[in-house]
Amino acid sequence: MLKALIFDLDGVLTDTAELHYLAWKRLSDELGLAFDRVQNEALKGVGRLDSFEIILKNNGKNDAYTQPEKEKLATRKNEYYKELIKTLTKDDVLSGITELLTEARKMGLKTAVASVSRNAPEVLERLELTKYFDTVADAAKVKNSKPDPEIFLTCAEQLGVAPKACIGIEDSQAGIEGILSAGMFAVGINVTVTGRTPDLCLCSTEELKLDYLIKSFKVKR
Ligand code: B16
Ligand code: MG
Repeated sequence: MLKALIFDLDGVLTDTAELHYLAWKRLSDELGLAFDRVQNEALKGVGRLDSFEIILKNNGKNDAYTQPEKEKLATRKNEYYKELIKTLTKDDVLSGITELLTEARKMGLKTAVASVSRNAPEVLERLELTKYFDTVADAAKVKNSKPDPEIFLTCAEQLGVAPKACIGIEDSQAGIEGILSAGMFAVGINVTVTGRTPDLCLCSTEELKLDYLIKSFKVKR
């Protein structure tokens, strides 16, 4: 029986990918590194330092900075990102999300956020979504980034629900792999599938209707 919905943040609850892009672009320009929106796609669901490593690797510059320098530069990117998220309001919640959360809670389903972003609590506050969630995984405490299932399993544990009774909702391939490895039912939102396929593929959050999710979950389980 379905007991919980576990949501990714960026790309599912709101579209902060563009803001991450603008912050990385500003840092890359300052450092003379090439970075564009296509490269940004590969950073979805990937943690801050790992994202910087990918940008450096794409530029053949993995060894150009020491670890403390890399950490300092990634922090600079985060300062740029934090400036940008100040503009977020509840109007930036993606279509269908507030309705889905309202209905899920009415039905007694548990809800959690599984985001690797350390800014997730602030983003949720700005979107006025905090009240809809029973728990938010603390990205700082999660050792293994997506595609590892750790963040999804942490959410299930915090909710006191078995992974097989959870639906995980994600927009990145890394996230889908994490949900499937956690033994959960995976819903993909506009995922460019390059690995394992989600149990249910949707084109946008507008298609996230609770009765349809429950029906699809039952067929698969
Ligand atoms: P921060 P998600 C991820 O969020 C983003 O998709 C990814 O682009 C970002 O690098 C990562 O959070 C870390 O974010 O620098 O704010 O800690 O998709 O897991 O909600
Ligand atoms: Mg995402």
